[in-house]
Amino acid sequence: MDMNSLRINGKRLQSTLEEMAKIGGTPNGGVTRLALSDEDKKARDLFVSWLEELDMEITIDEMGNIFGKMPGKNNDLDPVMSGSHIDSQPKGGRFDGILGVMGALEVARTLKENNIQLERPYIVVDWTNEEGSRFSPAMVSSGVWAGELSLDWAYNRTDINGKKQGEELERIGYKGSVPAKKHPVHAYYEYHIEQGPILEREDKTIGAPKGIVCLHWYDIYLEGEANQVGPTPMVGRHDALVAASEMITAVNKMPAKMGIDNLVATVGEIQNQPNSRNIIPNGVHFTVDIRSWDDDLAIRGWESLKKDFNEIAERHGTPLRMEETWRVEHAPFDDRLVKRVLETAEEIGYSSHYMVSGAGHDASYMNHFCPTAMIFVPSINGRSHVEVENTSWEDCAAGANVLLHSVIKSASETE
Ligand code: HGY
Ligand code: MN
Ligand code: MN
Repeated sequence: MDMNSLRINGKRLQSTLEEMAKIGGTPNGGVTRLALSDEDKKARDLFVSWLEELDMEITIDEMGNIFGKMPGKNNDLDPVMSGSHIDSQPKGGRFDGILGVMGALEVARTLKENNIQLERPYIVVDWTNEEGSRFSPAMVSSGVWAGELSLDWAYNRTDINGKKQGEELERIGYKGSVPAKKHPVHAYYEYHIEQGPILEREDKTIGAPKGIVCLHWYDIYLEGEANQVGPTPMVGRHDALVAASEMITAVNKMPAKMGIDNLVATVGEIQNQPNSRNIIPNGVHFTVDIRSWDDDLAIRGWESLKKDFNEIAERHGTPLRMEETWRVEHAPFDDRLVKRVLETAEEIGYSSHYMVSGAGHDASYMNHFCPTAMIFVPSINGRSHVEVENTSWEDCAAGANVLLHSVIKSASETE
């Protein structure tokens, strides 16, 4: 058959995404499908049933990563792998992560129904807990699989209610016995929405990131002195929330203060105790997320913030504890594979754009040991991690077609 004219089934891809969007669907059209929640389990079960329909060899490892393998003509050759994540942010979007898992599945379905057996085996993967929202950090399961994070450390990460990641894996029945340990991979492609405004602004259909920025996550704990808000004079208070508020402003001001524009710094999560309107707060936890293509710049930004935080804590008499929770270096992808994505897009007739990913992905860890590239499609109004996250069905199909032909090219390489 003329392989070049092969295309995925856009309607089928759309219906799988619509089916998945019902699991954890929110009233405003988003999804809440937190890692290892009942919704995550339901979506996983559905995904596994679709892999079974394709007679794939299914593996679930110690981190609950789900792999569906399609044999190749020569199974001694290293496989080509593609996938992303099924878990979502709280009130997240219907495309983040799931598009990459459904796209990789659609490629398998297209190959199967056209009786195409590639030279190399082809593996579709769902990585557990990519978001790091319920259990920090992000990309934890591809990190364990790649040998960069310890299984025990990952198992003992707890959510806000003290539930352990390992126990929740067990509870939903996805704590596999197969070691979460990497094996050689010939090429890894991750298909994902851009989650930003660039492709829409440039009016391009396909994005090919040159790589992913570094992600550095910190947890800050402040201890103040609780007291009755009425009788306690303003002078001499040790108000943990006021101290935290100055620190949070310092995070927001840090990039400008350092005169750099290719660095972002955000406080996204905060807990305040006892969180009663008539008690002076004595316990605050907040998170810091710093990202840049330049790892050293990100570390310099953190060093500058630490000085600010210590000065503020000193002035308010609110002792602080700073945890350097997680860092993943910036990930420069394999030039040859990135070029392949750009060329494949143009061959099929899609406009393409070379860019950087400001969002983290499991491809960061895959890039540590195998040739890796990503395929982006536009996010309408550049929005993501929100219920209004949206991508046109045409663009969803376009990205999956580029994935199909990139996989075919890599899986046909015999050396
Ligand atoms: O944080 C990120 O960029 C990803 O959504 N985990
Ligand atoms: Mn994602
Ligand atoms: Mn995300």
